[in-house]
Amino acid sequence: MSSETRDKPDAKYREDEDGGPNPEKDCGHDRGGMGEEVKRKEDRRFITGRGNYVDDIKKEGMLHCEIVRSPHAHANVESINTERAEKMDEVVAVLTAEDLAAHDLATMPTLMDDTQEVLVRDKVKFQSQEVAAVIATDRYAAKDGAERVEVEYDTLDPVVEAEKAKDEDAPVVREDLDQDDNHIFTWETGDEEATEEAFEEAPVTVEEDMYYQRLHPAPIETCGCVADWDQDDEKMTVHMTSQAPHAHRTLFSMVSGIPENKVRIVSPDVGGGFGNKVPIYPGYVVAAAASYVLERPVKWVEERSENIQTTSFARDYDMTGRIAATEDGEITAVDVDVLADHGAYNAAAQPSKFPAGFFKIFTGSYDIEHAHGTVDAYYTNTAPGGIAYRCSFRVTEAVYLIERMVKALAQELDMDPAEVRRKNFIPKEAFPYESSTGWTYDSGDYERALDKALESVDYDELREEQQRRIANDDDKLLGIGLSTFTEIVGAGPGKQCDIAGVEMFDSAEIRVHPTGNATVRIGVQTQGQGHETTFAQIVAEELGLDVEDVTVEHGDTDTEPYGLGTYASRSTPVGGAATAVAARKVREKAKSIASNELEVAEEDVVWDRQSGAFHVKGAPDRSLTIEEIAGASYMNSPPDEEPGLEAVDYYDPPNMTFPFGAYVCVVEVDRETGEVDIRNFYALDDCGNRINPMIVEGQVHGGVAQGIGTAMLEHVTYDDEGNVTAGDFMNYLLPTSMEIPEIETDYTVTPSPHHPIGAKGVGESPTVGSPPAVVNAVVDAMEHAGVTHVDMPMTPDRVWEVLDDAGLAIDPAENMEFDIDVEDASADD
Ligand code: MCN
Ligand code: CUN
Repeated sequence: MSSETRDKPDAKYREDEDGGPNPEKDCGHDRGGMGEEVKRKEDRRFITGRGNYVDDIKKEGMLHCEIVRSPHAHANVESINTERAEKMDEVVAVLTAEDLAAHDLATMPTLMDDTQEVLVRDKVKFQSQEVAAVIATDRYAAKDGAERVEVEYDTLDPVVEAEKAKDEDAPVVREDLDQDDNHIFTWETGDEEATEEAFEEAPVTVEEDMYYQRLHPAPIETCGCVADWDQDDEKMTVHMTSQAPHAHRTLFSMVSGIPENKVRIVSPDVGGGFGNKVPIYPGYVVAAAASYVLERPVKWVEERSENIQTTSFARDYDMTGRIAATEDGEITAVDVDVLADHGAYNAAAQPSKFPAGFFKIFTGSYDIEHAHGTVDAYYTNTAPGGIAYRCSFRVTEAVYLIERMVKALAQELDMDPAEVRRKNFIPKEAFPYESSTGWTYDSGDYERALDKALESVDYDELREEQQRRIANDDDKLLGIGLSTFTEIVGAGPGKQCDIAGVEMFDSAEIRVHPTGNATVRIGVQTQGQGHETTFAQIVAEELGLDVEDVTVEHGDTDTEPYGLGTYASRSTPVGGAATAVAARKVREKAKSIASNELEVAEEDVVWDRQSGAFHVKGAPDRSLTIEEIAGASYMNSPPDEEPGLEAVDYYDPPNMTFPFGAYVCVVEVDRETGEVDIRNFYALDDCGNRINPMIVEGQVHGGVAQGIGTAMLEHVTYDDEGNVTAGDFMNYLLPTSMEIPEIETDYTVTPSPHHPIGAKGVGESPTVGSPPAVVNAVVDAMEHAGVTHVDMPMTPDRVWEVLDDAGLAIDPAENMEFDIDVEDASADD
């Protein structure tokens, strides 16, 4: 297949909104192809209660696993007494580190050059860490058994914050490593000297400290698995909540020593992942080990609090940003220093070559000549993790930094923040654009997006209302926050761009059956994103099939082609590309069969996208659809073609994709209570050509809700002893529909020039782009009184303090009318 067909978008996909017909709105047929709002195929089973999640799986003779967890954040394990638990009739086994060591399963690799004990042998490093496991005939008994395991601890002083972990005499979290401090890595990007020079020369500089708090991804379904060792087949089958089944199969095989062809990972329906289901957790390994030893299926499913307290958290970036500019607002340099808390193990899902992930996207949508950044990461006695939550590898923190700094600069210059953005946008003509930190942005038209956004929300009128309220000394201040972010999604590319030092491909296999319908198997794994629909749409479009006649399968490593899974919004950029290319390979073969059937030379056969059929050049009546060709491909294939109509593609993308957006958040800040009411949220996303605009809109709704939760409510907190003080949904506050305003979605279309269907990813954009819009809005409401920053989550008490410090707060008593006579009331007692 020529590289032209492989890599370039079809002409149809190259049109952008202003030039020619919009490919999305008018795909010209009603087969459910590109750009059609096809209803989600998977929803039939979900809304009729027939989804099949890990906890729905029940197997003959299945046992249940409960983990015994440490109440302490930092402690030596002195002894473990399992006797009382083992005496219970229902308890089949109690496992400790010793038992796992006997099978060489004492440790497991994290996703980043670190090793974590599956069950603690010597020292506990964070609260709720796994110490032992009880396997019983039912879940309740397992739980009772876990309570009967007696563990003696010798507690140690914990270190809970990265700032304290830096101290020379701080407790050392990881004596198991060859170091006597808590430092993990220092990572640097950009040119420090040139950046410093730019700062020295700049007439205007602004500095701001901001903390991106520790967050939890909070999928509806917690993590879990059913491991089933088949002694006859010597095969391990694990149904698990996995965002990356093949990668997990390889890991499982490496950890256990079971040959990879004897490991089958199945990711059934997954109730949300948001990055939480990228890593491997001890529970998976314990369940598999138990099943191997006991030769019975073993189920392990977390409780909510276990999910919050022990699985990969996100963010925890303490950032100091600096920005330099000319007096008229042209940004000349940006610099950032980060102190990162990675918890007790370096378990972040990021390539070792880029320990700070994609953080170097912190120049954002702006053409900034000089940039420099450092990230210093530390171990602390808190749960491991530090990246994966709808963020694409530290993009969230980077976007927050730059979008906040641009706002801070506008304040310093007394300029409109929209104007500062406009002035510094990478111009549309400059793409592909190489940023000063080394990314090549594929395409963008930021000004068009901003213009459309400002017009849609009637920005000028909002600014007038804001001023009116200030002039009237209104109780409620109006704030308008902008975020014109750029995302980076689609991990790979592989070796060409040398991101992880490994190929980051993905795959698709298409089989068109003799009667003309098709099965597509993909290497990426949906957790709610709707792949069963959108990937079918890609094939429907490319092959002229009806979307109903295309079935998408994923999540079973025994049948699907090897793929690296779903994270970094890579399914569309990489898996979607593989699917389109595989479909084009099928089409090429179909063309040869068509020429045989139509009895004309192959050059005289043309593909007509509109009708979804091949016809003879100049004779549109003499045509054949793929359905018609399918039968012939098996039963009457030309002498020089193999029978059958199928193709596989492993797609190694030439670049990442760079979706972007223009978000506007309008808030009212109550000067009496500190409450922030998000009046409206406008989200314009540009993810290139959209496969299914309705699904994209759904992604944006969910993502903005999560971004609002981030800005307003969520924070995994610890006390000084390392106790998680927000380890359940009573204390870790997720937004409900009450806190989420009407979200207005919008779009522009700037196709990716290197993607076969011109699409970019969108799954994480709204979570990445929305928090700075909300914070910018709240700051904006109070900036006339000198407020320059409010840290997230912007809870009423925190905002009230800021209002109070700025002299904006209204004492609630002033507005209250007491009609109770206090003295009289007490006299009644
Ligand atoms: N899509 C489209 N047109 C585009 C881009 C995307 O129609 N131009 C569609 C896709 O085909 C897919 C959906 O939108 O059905 C999301 O696509 P994409 O941006 O490729 O992202 P992924 O499918 O790779 O999903 C991963 C991304 C990540 S990394 C997190 S975290 C997250 C997110 O998706 N987790 C989610 N959204 C989620 N949504 C749900 N419901 N559940 C999660 O766990
Ligand atoms: Cu960064 S969370 Mo998503 O990539 O699975």
